[in-house]
Amino acid sequence: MERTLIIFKPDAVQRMLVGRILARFEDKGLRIVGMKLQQSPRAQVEKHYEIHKDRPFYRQLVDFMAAGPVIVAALEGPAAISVVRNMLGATDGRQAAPGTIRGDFGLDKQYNLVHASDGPETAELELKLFFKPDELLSYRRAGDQWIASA
Ligand code: FUP
Repeated sequence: MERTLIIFKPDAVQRMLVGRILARFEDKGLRIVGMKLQQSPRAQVEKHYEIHKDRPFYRQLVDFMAAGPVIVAALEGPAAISVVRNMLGATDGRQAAPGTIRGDFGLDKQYNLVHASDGPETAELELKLFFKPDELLSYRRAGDQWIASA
C-alpha cells in the first residue's frame, strides 16, 4: 500500500472539474484518506515547488498555485504513486495521451489541473507539508476485498 498527495490546482476548481476527476480516482479503486479545500499560503507553495526555484517558470507557477482555492487530497492504494502519475499523463496537456486526465481535460503546461507526487520520498514530504498526521485516516471500505486481491 502506498499513499500519494494530489492537488486539484486552481484551474481544476475554477473549471468545476474536481468532481469528474476525483471520480476517476475513485473508479480506479483508490481510497481517499484525506481531503480539504484551502487557499494555500505562498510559503507552502514555494516549499512545495522548491525543486524548481531556479527555473524561469517558478514565480509564475507559485503565483498560479496561490491564485485561488485548491483541494488537496491523499490517495491510498497498491502502487498508488505511479498509478496516479500514469493517470495524470504528461505535464503538458498538448502532449498528454488521450485517456489521461491532462490529455482529456487540458491544453496547457502550467494549467495542468492536478499535481501528484512523483516518488515515495516526495510523497512522504508532500503529505507532511499539506496534512497534519490526524488529518489522514486509515479505514477499510466495504468493497475493498474486491479491488485488490493481496
Ligand atoms: P509534473 O511532475 O508533471 O507536475 O511536472 P513538473 O514537476 O515537471 O513541473 C511542475 C509544474 O511546473 C507543472 F505541473 C507545471 C509547471 N511547469 C510550467 O509551468 N512550465 C514548464 O515549462 C514546466 C513545468
